[in-house]
Amino acid sequence: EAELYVQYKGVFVPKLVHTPESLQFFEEFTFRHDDIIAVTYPKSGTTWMQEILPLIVSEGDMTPVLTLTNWDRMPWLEEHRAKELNFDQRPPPRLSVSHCHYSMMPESFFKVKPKVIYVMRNPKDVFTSSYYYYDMASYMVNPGTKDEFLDKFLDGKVIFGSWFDHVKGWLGAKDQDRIMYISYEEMILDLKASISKISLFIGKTLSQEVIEKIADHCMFKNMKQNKMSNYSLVPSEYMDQKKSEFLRKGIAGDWKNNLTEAQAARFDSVYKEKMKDVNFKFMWDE
Ligand code: PPS
Repeated sequence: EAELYVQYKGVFVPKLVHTPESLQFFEEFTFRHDDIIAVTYPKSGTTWMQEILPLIVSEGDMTPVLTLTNWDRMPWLEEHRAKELNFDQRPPPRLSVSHCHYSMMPESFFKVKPKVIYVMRNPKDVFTSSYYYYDMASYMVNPGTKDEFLDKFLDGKVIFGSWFDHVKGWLGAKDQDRIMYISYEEMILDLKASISKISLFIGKTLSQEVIEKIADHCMFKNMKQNKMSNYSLVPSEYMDQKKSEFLRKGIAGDWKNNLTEAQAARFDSVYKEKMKDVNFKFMWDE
């Protein structure tokens, strides 16, 4: 861990993309009230949001998603690329993403109250997606066996710490009128309705035709073809997409193909304990 990760506010982050300077930049970042930030625990729907949101803002004009990589069009504020983008000069609404916990947000966030879209995903699928990602990315610690990785995941000894703490922190956030909660599963079930809901939240009125156009482009099989979003521009020394593609499967419930009954039962019992005080109806609990 020590070789590839650095500790930031109590969680591991990969050194390759988080430099001391980038973390300092994040720390001192000045938000604007009209900023829109999609926050996710890793592997919960970040790349999907980096496709959907720019298209809502552009009202279906494909230029942003065909000319800019996802990490430039909607950068992670805590990563080193953000610093180089002249983000300050972007017209409103400025779009960004972050994997940070609520408690890790910089001071300005709590003063300025930008809009947040918090995307959640069934943690067993987050685990599964993470497992393949940790295996294919050279800047991540090798996951080992599923059992070994399960220990780490349930213990929060993975990048950005505990899934449970991340979700609980953001669900307990103040200024609830500035946060929209959405799940990966909801987007899988009805992408058009999800796009409408997001548009409403950010104050954009889109025609049915535009919503359909965006939904069509953002379907897994279509998005996978977009080289600005499928990570094919990342050199194979960093991501070995022959091992596992970044846009890997794009479904809900793939944990069923990846966890044994015993592993799933163990996951469920930890989940039940850690989430017992959480009063939120998750789609995957049904
Ligand atoms: S990261 O590393 O945090 O940015 O990863 P993130 O983008 O949050 O999560 C990656 C998973 O999201 C899936 N994905 C999609 N699913 C459905 N539809 C679309 N359009 C889509 N785009 C990305 C991606 O395939 C990863 O999930 P898995 O289960 O591994 O396929």
